[in-house]
Amino acid sequence: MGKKQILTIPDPLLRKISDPVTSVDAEIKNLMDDMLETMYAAPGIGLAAVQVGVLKRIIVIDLSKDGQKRNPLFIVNPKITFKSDELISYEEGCLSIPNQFAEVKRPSSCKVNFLDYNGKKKEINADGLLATCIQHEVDHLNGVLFIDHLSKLKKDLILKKTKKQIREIDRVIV
Ligand code: GNR
Ligand code: NI
Repeated sequence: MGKKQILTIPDPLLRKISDPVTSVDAEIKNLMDDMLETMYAAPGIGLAAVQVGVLKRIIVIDLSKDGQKRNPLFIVNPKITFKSDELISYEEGCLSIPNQFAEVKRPSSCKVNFLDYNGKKKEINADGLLATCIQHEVDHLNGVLFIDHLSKLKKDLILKKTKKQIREIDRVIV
C-alpha cells in the first residue's frame, strides 16, 4: 500500500468521531505501517488515522530527531486516564492545517492506556512534547483540532489564512 494522502481542513471527515478498533489484525497493522510511512514522508511527529481518511482510533507517533534511530509508537484505542493540573504551552502545528502554528496550553503530563502494534495492553506516563502530541492526536480521534483550543480571534485568523492558501493554489492550477 504505502504513503497515503493527508486530509486538510475543511474536510468534514476531520470533524467526525473515530470508532474503536475491535481487533489489531493484519489489516490494522497494514494501516499502521501506511500511517507511519505517511507521517515520516510529511514529515510530522504524529498522525491519527482520520487524517488519512480512516475513522478508526489509531495513532502513530515518533519523536526521534533527524539522523537518530527511528522510535515509532503505535497507539490503538487510547484512553487518557490522568491529566496533570499543571499546563504547558507548545507551538503546535497540524498536517491537516498546513503552514499554520500557534501556542497551545495543555496538561503538561498525562497517563494513557492503549493497545500496541501487537494488540498488547500498554500504559505510559507521558510528559513534555510526548504528552502534548498524544493529546493532540487523541483530539483528532474525537474530531477536535488544535485551533479549537485557541481564542476565536486566533482561530479565525488561521482559518482565513488557510482559505487564502487554498485560493492561491487553485489560481496556480487553473
Ligand atoms: O507534526 C506535528 N507536529 C506537532 C507539533 C506540536 C504539537 C503537535 C504536533 S502533531 C503534528 C502532526 C499532526 O498533525 N498530527 O496530528
Ligand atoms: Ni494534527
